[in-house]
Formats: sequence, structure tokens, C-alpha cells
Amino acid sequence: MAKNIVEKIFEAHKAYGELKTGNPVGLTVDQAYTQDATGTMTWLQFEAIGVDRVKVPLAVSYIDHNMLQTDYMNPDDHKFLQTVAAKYGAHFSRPGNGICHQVHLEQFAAPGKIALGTDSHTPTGGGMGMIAIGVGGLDAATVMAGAPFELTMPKVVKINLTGKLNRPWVTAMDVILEILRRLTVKGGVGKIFEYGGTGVKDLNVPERAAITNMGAELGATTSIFPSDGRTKFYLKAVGRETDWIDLKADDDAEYAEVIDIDLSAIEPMIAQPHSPDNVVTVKSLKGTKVDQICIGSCTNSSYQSLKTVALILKGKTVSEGVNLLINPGSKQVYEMISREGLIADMISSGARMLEASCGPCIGMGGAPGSGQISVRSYNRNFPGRSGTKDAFVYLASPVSCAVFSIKGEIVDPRESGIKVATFEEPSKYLINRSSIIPPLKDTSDVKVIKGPNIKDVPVKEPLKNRLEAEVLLKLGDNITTDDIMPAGSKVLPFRSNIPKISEFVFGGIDVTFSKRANELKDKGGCVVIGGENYGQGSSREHAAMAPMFLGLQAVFAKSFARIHRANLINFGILPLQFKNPSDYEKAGQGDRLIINDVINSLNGAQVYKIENITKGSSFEAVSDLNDRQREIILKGGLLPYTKK
Ligand code: MIC
Ligand code: SF4
Repeated sequence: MAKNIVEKIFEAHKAYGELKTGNPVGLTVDQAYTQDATGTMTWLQFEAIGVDRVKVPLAVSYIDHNMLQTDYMNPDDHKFLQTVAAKYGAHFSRPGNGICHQVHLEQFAAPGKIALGTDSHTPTGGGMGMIAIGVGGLDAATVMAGAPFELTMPKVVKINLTGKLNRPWVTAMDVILEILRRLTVKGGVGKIFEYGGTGVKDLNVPERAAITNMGAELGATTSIFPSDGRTKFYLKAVGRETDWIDLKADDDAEYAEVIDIDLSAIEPMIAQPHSPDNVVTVKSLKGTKVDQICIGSCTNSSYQSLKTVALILKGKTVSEGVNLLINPGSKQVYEMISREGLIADMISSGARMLEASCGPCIGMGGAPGSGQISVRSYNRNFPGRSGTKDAFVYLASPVSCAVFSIKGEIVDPRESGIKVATFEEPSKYLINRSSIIPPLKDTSDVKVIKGPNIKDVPVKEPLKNRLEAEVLLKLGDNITTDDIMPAGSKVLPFRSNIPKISEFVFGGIDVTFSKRANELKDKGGCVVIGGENYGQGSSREHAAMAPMFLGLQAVFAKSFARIHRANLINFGILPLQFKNPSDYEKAGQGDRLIINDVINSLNGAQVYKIENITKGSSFEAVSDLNDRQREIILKGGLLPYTKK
């Protein structure tokens, strides 16, 4: 039978289950990686499971998010992550080596493999023809401890590319922004996007990776490109030609849906505040003044992106009213553009160079001023994420960003009058592995070092048969994990300390949430209500673990984002979907809800009758959990389930 690429890779890695949409399937994983902000909890949970070495063929611990060292907390986490990697047989990527996804693409991603990463932008590896999926830390920990990775088989949707990009002014970022415009932030839920068609060969690996990276913003499980001659060219250029395999869909492969994109028709696009799908053409915003420009992030910080930026900035001066910040994606990119003199062109134009890290993308420095407009080549512009609550953050390609920084305003780069030299994709990249420490064979002498901010992982008690709890918060559609568990320089250092970080839960929406939740702890705890796509965005399990610590028992929503739903289950919180979406109206903030017979409902048809004792009404919700997930919820979470 003809197969698409996803089916080919899944079949080769199948541990159990039938590859039918909606079925739970278990997959054997080749590579797992963590980043620091999610990694400390992942590795603490890995330790708690109690195996003596990682069981996946390749594991990497990266440091890229918590790079500000304003006190002991982040550097202590770095030390913990280095020693824990050494103890359990993982590679360690030292601070400064770059953003996990960019470094992984350069050093480890390989066609035909399956990788998990504790970060939602792990699908960057899809540009290399691999299945790369973002997961919560506990899912990664159990896989590193030897379990298969279980997921509900998504639909496979083909994105059929034709034509050619109008370079240099139209880039891969414009392609994914156009797809976001069409499909929205929930358009990819339950789907894998497989790219195909004659247009694929127009895109090189870094361009493909930018597209699959930001497929995360569609809510997709992942995105993938074929592995072809261009993949081989890139792998050869990064010194890993032997990792190449030929991988494409069979001619008659079937897809749940086909979406056509003509690359020749794409024009410069921009996402307006405060959602990556609020996309319009750049030319429609002509004349909008900008205060800040940030270029970089795991989406757009490759050598190619930054070289184009440097060529645009060369010999020009950044507009007086603009602050331009640039963070290269990896040390290799940084070194390569330095050696070519391109950094000099950036600095001389007035750009401020940051280290190879996430930086302003996650509010670790580089916040805009009050009410300012910041245009970023990043992937998310959720409210407050930049660190400034009332800033207006737009998302555009690095090329558009460079042009705006010179002009001081938004202008269609094609009409800017700026000329830029073109260049060939390099046939040889600079390779420098000095910041990657490989695993040791004998780890008996290694001592794992934990600073005082690293606290134990909290564990929930088993599920109770009766739930009576107060609706502490009622929210609308597309609530992000940044809303639930904010990031930024003040909060991120507490990622290893759940009691402390729990004080910030829902902080951007209601600063009294954690205090009120604590007060309800001995009155049955609390629940929250959301609309569609609850928990979109990041993979941070802290958005489930910290609310669990505060006594959150269940979340009611019209629908859930994939990773967050998995994280809720992993921490024993019931994800309940309104049976009739209109029942969303039947409970309000402050209402007390009762579910009797929770365990029987869970073990039976998974329909729960909810009594609203404040309003004197009732409604139904469903949980739609598979057998393994039911067991996990019954035990109080994946950690007690795994340690059974
Ligand atoms: C993000 O871009 O939101 C993050 C920060 O990289 C998160 C991970 C985290 O919260 O640590 C993600 O995308 O998963
Ligand atoms: Fe880092 Fe931003 Fe990418 Fe998240 S989206 S991994 S914060 S660069």
C-alpha cells in the first residue's frame, strides 16, 4: 500500500497500536532532548523514576532559556543539568552554545528518526525529514527511562507546495505566516502537516526548519518535509552526510486533506498583536512607526537569515527611534558570521548583539518600553510575553525586520529601495563542537549537584471519587500557557521550585489566583473553565504542575491544546470537555461544582454529571481518555503510575 512519510516513519518505530487516526500508538524514540527551563523538572523526574542511565540512543541537555545570571539560581540549574547529564549518559550543550532547536538541527537531527524535545518548537527537526515532537518533561523522562512514547494517531495533512519564493524579500517565515493566516492557531490540532509537491525543492533545510518550527503555532503535533537532495547537501555541509537517507511519500500516498500553497504568490506577511495568526500583508501596515526590532529565536536565527540581515544593514544606520537587538541561534552561526565580518556590519549599523540564546523571545531581557511597538522575527506575540504588559508585539521575517530597523517604520521590503546582494547556500558550514560535552562511559564518580533553589517534585494523591470545588477562574478561547504560567526573567528562575513558582500562576490575568487557590485547598480545591484550544503554546509542564500544587482538580474547556492536555493528565488533573459547547454558559466564576462518582464515570462511558450547587443547575462533560490515561489519572499522575 502506498504510504506517506509519516506512515513510513511511524511504522518503522511502532512499539504497539494500530496506525489509525484517533488510536493510541506507542513509538520507539531515537533521540530526546531537554532545554534548561523545562529540563530541571524533567531530569528530577527522571531521577525519581530510578533508572541508572538514559535508554534512548541519544539524549541531549541544552541550556538556552535561563541565561540571565542575576543571582545563583540559573547558574545552579546549569550546574545541575551538566552533572545530571554526565551521571545519566546524555550530551550536555553548554550555556552559550545556542538555542536547542537550532543546535539540534546542526548537530544531531537526522532524516527518518523520531525525536522528542521538552519544548514546543521541537518540530524544527521536521525540516530535516524527521518526526520531531514537543512534549512535557515527564513524558520525556519516562521515554528516557525506557518507555515507548504514546500519542493519539493524528491526521496527516499534505501541504502541497508549488512555485518559488521571491527571494530575498520573501522568506520561509512569510510562508508559515500565510499558513497561520489561513488555518489559525487551532488549525493544526490533531494533525501532522507533511510538506510535498514541486515547491519543496525550492526550499533548503534551514528554510524548511523555519516552517516546521512555527507549525507549533498552528497547534499541530508536528510538521515534516521529505529528505531529498537538498537535505543531503545540508547534511554534507554540516559534516554529517552519513546521516542522510532518501525519504519521500509514495506517489499514491493518501492524506486526510490537501492544502495548496503557491510559493510564488507569497508576499511579505506580518502577525499583529497579540496572536501569531492575526496575520496581514506587510504593505497593509505601511507607515506604522516601530520602537524596537528583535531578530533571532529558534525560528529565524540560521546562518542564512543572519547573513541576509547583515547584508541589508551593511553601510547603513539603524533609525534613531529604533532599538535593534540580534541573537544568533547557535555558537556556530555566531562564529561563522563573525569570521566573515558580518557581525562588524551589524554592530556598525547600530545593532545590539546578544548571546546565542532565547533572550527577549521569552522575556529574558530586551523588553520593549511602555506601550512601544516591537517587531520580532520570533514565533509568539502573546500579551505580556515580551515582559512589557502594554507593548504591541508584531512578528515578521528577519529580512522585513532588518528593513524596518533602517526605515524606522513598517514598509514592504520590496518597495524600500534597499538593495541586497544574494548569496549561495554554503556547501560547508563552520563546525565547532567545543561546547558539546559527550556522555561518559563510566559515571560512577559523577556527583549530581543541586543548588538550594532546586526542590522536590510534588506528587498528587490518587483520584478521589467525589469532587466538590469552586470555579476560581472563567476564561475565553485560546488561553496560552503564558497566561497560565507566565515566563520572563522574574519567574523563570523558579522553574526548579514548584512551591515558589506556583505564586505566579495566572498572574497576568488575576494576581490573587494563587492566594485564593491556597485558601480553597482544604475545601476541595478549585477548577477553572476555558473556551476553545485551552493551553495553546508552550510545552511547559509547570502550567499543569504548579496549578496541581495549588489544588486544581479539573479544567473544563470546549477543547484543549495537545501538549497541555497531556501535561494535565500527567499531573492527575482531569481535562473535561463540555459535552455541549453551549454548556460553557452554565457555570460562572465563584460557582461551586460537584461531581459524584468520578471514578465510576472515568471507568465507564467517561460522561460526568456536574451539579452547579450555586446556580441549582447541571450539565455534562466528557473526558475521552484512553486506558493508559485513565490509569494515570486514577493514580494521581504519570510519576506515581510509572513508579507503580
Ligand atoms: C516558549 O517558547 O514558550 C518556550 C519558553 O520555549 C516553551 C518552553 C518553556 O516554557 O520552557 C515552549 O515553547 O515549550
Ligand atoms: Fe526559545 Fe523562543 Fe524558541 Fe521558545 S520560541 S525555544 S523561548 S527561541
